Amino acid sequence: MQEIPKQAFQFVTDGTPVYHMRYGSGHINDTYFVLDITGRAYILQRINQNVFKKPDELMENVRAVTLFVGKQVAESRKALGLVPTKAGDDWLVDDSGDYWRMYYYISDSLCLQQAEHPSDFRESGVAFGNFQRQLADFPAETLNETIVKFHDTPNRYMNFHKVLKADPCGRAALAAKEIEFALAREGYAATLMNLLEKGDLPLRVTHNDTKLNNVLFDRDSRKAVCVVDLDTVMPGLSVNDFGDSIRFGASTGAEDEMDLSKVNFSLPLFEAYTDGFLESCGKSLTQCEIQHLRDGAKMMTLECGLRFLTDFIDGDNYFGAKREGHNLDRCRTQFKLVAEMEKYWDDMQNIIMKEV
Ligand code: ADP
Ligand code: GN1
Ligand code: MG
Repeated sequence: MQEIPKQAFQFVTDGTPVYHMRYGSGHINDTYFVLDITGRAYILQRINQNVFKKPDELMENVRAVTLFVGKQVAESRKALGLVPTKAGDDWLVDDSGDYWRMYYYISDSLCLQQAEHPSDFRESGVAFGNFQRQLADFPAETLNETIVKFHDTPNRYMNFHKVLKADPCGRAALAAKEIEFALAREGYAATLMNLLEKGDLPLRVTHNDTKLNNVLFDRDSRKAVCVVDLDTVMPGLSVNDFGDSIRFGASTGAEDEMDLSKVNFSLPLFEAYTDGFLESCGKSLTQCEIQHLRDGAKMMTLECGLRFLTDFIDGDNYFGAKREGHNLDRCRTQFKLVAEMEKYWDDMQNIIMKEV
């Protein structure tokens, strides 16, 4: 077994760390589960500095948001809590310049890669809706923009064009159909950004990575306990937070499923999430936000597919790939979902209107 990362010993754990393992299936950070001699568990993470160029600013956001949410919850496991370092800081910069942070492990929790029942997905809607509500009074302007233009879809298209033109690995020819699909929807890409610019959609504190596997569930009750992965919390659009959840969770298949016949956009799952989300934060949304929730779903799915496609053509530098064509497989699932959303466009709106 590999040795426990020495950085684990720099945090104020209850006892000496005695066990660790790689943990979770996130694409971005290195995550470890750490156990100390008293049996208390922690999550230790090395921040991916290829993705997050300003880790201090990121950690300032995380500190501010965890403190703000932490004050509002009755039980400590209902909010992420940072473990201080022995030097009294909230994060650690090691000798090689790597950034590390430790969270108290949310005990008796479960992380789902896919909803096993529509009620799981509904619960995640309640969790992200609550998260939005808990942060409604947080001064959004004090948050740092951890990844600039993160959900600026037209900007994602600009990057796509740059990479496509360079085609550094000669892979564009392998993705001709997907490239055509993306180009055919370029005109749609600015829909939400235009509404933001006009002031029709408000800027809010958003999570920006509202996947099902960023919610922890109680192992026994299967009720949502806590939202995790706060790296991308920044000002953004509520419809995108809604949409990113739908992108990941309202699919009948995994994000990287190779057999596309297993990947469908599920209206019952869409309905379940919409029900939970609107129950917990619907009253605080504007008419314009409600009208464009379905656009959030399509936009986030299109944008994510485009990001996977761009990364595939670029040589898998961002998301990484565990097999040949992994990012192209991921892109294909997203584009299939987009096509199905277009087919069910009116049904999606009818469901939303029924839930408000
Ligand atoms: P990434 O950015 O790589 O997705 P996350 O912060 O989402 O990293 O963490 C990866 C996984 O680790 C999560 O999906 C979740 O299962 C688990 N995890 C993260 N924080 C905690 C925590 N405090 N308690 C329990 N599990 C956690
Ligand atoms: C990344 O870190 P993780 O796996 O939760 C990505 C999201 C994508 C997602 C696709 C910072 O999220 O934007 O939607 O992969 N996070 C970042 O699965 O780029
Ligand atoms: Mg995650």
